[in-house]
Amino acid sequence: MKRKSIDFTLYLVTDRILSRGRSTLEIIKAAVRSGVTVVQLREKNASTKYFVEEGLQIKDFLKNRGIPLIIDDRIDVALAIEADGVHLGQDDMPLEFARKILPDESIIGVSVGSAEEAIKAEKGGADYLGLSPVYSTSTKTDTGPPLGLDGIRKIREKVSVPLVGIGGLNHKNSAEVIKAGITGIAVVSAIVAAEDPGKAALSLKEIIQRAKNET
Ligand code: TZP
Ligand code: MG
Repeated sequence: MKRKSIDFTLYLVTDRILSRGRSTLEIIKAAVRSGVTVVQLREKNASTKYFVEEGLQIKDFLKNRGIPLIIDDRIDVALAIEADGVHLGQDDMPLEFARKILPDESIIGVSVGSAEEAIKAEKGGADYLGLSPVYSTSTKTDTGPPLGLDGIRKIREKVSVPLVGIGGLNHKNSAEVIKAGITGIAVVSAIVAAEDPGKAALSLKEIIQRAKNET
């Protein structure tokens, strides 16, 4: 089964705690209307019931807009709401087992922090890799050392799947990360915690597009 190809240009990862009291759906609506191309629903502390109900509402909003909905970690939630895919960390369900459980057309992304992990995930059939973290970030502190631009270049040389960079990315540094060979930019706080998430997404998208055109 051929999986649909995805535009990874600007990948939004949600975070309820950083949303300044705004709902995740509200943030997603503003960000998608301003050019976000992929949404990952990430709920670290919600009940399963909340996760499923919120996921359904988000799926309903995204479904006619051609924006894929990826669920962080929780394969059960992705299956329940028929999301487009899942994103797996190194300590989550191993890729080969996730592939067995999910429908063939599901997109599976894997977080990697080294060239070795990237090669393994590509060989295992990951649809994209999350290079994590590119820079250190207070949003997630249980990470390996930051890859930086050199780390990105090393991984880019070794694999050909799409690469999404995450960790400390924002309006100031996204262009250099794209020029180092990343396919798309994933952000939490640069959009979720912005005073105006729509405006933040719009200007970030312009910066990324410009960098891609110059690459
Ligand atoms: N995975 C690696 S870093 C990170 C995740 C979910 C958080 C990125 O957050 P921010 O605010 O974009 O630095
Ligand atoms: Mg995880």
